Amino acid sequence: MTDTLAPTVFPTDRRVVTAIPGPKSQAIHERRLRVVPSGVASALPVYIERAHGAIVIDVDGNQFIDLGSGIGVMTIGHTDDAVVAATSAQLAELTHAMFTITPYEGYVRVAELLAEHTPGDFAKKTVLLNSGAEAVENAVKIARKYTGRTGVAVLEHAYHGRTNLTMAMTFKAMPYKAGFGPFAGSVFHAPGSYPFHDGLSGADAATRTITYLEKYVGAADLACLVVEPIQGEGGFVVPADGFLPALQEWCTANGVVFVADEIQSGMARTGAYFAVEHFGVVPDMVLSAKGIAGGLPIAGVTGRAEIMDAAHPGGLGGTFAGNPVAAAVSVFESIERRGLLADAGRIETVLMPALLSLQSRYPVIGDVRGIGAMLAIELVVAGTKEPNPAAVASLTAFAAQHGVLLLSAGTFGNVIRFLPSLAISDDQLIDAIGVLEAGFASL
Ligand code: PLZ
Repeated sequence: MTDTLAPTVFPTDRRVVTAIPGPKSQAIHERRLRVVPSGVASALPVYIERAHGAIVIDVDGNQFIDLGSGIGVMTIGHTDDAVVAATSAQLAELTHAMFTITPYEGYVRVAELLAEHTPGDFAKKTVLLNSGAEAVENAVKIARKYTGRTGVAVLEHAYHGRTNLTMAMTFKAMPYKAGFGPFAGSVFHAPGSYPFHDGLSGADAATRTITYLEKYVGAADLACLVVEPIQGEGGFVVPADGFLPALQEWCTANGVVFVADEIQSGMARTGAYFAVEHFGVVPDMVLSAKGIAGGLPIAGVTGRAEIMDAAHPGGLGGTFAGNPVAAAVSVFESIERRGLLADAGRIETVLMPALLSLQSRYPVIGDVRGIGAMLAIELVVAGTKEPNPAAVASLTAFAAQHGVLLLSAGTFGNVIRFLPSLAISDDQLIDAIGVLEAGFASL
């Protein structure tokens, strides 16, 4: 391989060689502040130059172990060789044609792979889009057309995007919604299942959700219920057993399209292709984005053929939607070839006990949760369930200073989420855990 992006010898270790951010990052940052609006904030203004596997290197030469994967995008690793090869070859052949004008095979191939790997043994069809939010928008469009109804139900703590409709569907006001309204109507946030806080069984939480939808919204007006099987931005909230199956059953009984937003939880992150599989649920529609194309922008709405065909010819599309370069990437094939589903379990086996051990020593860790390579700790004021976002901020800053990229999450900003690439090695994970240990000791 002769590419310059992913040299065969790429550093695999953490190394901090300047202050964080370093002088070159600071210089670019000053330029950025003049030309990029402050609304586009960066959690850590170190400017990244290149990356491979689970290591990212900034312009000052600092090497970070990446536990965030660009929010769950680089699931098979940065500059994966197969991704680089497929996209380079495709670029030289065809960059754009516009599928709704003159189509190409790659789009069809992605739709076939999604039909094969999403749950459910029935005919499925897929529309491809550019971003997660656009997938959510299209799922709602199609569900409305199919049902002839308008209502959209979502859960508290949900995150579905930043467009006008998806802002309405996202739960948290700051920073996502504040001052950006008015929002799209007919969107309803129902209570969900958050075992650490509500202590409810899955059945009881589902009864609460369903009662809310029936009494406050009215099932007959609901087109769809959109649910993240494990909530992402909301703080890696894993619902209690039985919650999702009860919601699905209710949706089916009431003609409501059950949509799983797997944009963050999907594509092998939890050790199943889609997180919903852990809960024994088969959604009517599955939304994928982020990890689906190794960093290239593409998203999909995959659903029962009869639902997906409800939209009239010409009703769905978009200039760049299903772009051939992004569609040339087959993350599914890489996952199969490299056996990456098993790596989610390997990562959990290393990380989960380490987090539980930290919890036993640091009562500021209220909850440890998650599945596979989608784990989190919720930080509280010791001895209570009061959110402790200050501790999260200290820890993520400490980690950055020591060469580990850690992401926060949660409606109250008091969750640290771990979503490393499935390509991360045990050594890299253990090294990063050491930094986390030191961070807790320094709190
Ligand atoms: N649904 C479940 O996690 C994106 C947002 C980061 P887009 N989450 C990261 C940020 O601050 O913008 C996400 C998600 C779930 C939808 C989306 C939206 O996906 O590709 O960012 O539009």
